[in-house]
Amino acid sequence: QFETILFSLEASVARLVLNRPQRLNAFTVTMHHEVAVALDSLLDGHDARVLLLTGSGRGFCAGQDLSERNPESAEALDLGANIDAFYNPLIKRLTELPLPVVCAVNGVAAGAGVNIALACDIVVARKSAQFIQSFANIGLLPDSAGTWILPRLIGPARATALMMTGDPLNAAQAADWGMIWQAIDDEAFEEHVESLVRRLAVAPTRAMVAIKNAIKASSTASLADQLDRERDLQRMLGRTEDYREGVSAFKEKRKPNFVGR
Ligand code: T3D
Repeated sequence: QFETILFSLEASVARLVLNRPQRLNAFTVTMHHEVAVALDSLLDGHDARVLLLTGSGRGFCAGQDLSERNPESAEALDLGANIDAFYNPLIKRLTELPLPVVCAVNGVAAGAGVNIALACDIVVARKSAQFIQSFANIGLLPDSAGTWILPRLIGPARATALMMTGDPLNAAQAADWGMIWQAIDDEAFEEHVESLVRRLAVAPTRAMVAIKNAIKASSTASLADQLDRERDLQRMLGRTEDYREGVSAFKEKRKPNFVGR
């Protein structure tokens, strides 16, 4: 029922595929609306335990579709309004989603496409993929949380240079620098992604979400606050079905059968 994305949910795996391959899956207003509807459908009343975000064709996402932009037009162009309406809510939806989110970067990621990927919890990329903070090439600065997340991942020296030059970073270097989790040989990529999401689909989901939330909170918390947060989350997890199952399975020397509660 969507025009610009494919969205499905099967065996506890939700899959969201950006699907405008002829434009390297660049974001239009329609795509923003459709992604928002898909992500909001994962807030409750479903049985997804992991979200996979990827792109169709040879690219992952080329950021904003520039054919929607005409800076020469008389009509005032307020990019801030677009950021408020679309990119910022998208980053919040991804980072606040109560599920682990895997981003499979199947090909080039540019502009907001890079930073949308980095907002996901686990990022794996094809070795042939490239990451391009291309904003400065068109006179902009990285948005979609790029200036927040990238220096935290790879340090300000590398982040600043990537952003100022717009130079492409290949997937292997991105993994070496700690920007992404893994760079995978092209031939093995799909199978690798599949096995990762299937693993997360049977993981203790509430622990996954607690990890995501604790790590996110740590970047602005004091050590004392973070210790309190860990205690509170651990108290909550200690009361879950999955904790009981995990400990029982350990004692009985069998594989746990987690249910996500
Ligand atoms: O505006 C706001 O709301 C503010 C928010 C901004 C967020 C942003 O993301 S700003 C940054 C926008 N993105 C870019 O500037 C990236 C533009 N694209 C590229 O630099 C290159 O396409 C790539 C480096 C990503 C890939 O290069 P290459 O040589 O592999 O492919 P290509 O030939 O350039 O692209 C293939 C087709 O996709 C091509 O169309 P054609 O010639 O075959 O008809 C190209 O025009 C189209 N395409 C690629 N990126 C975009 C795009 N069309 C519209 N918008 C794009 N962003």
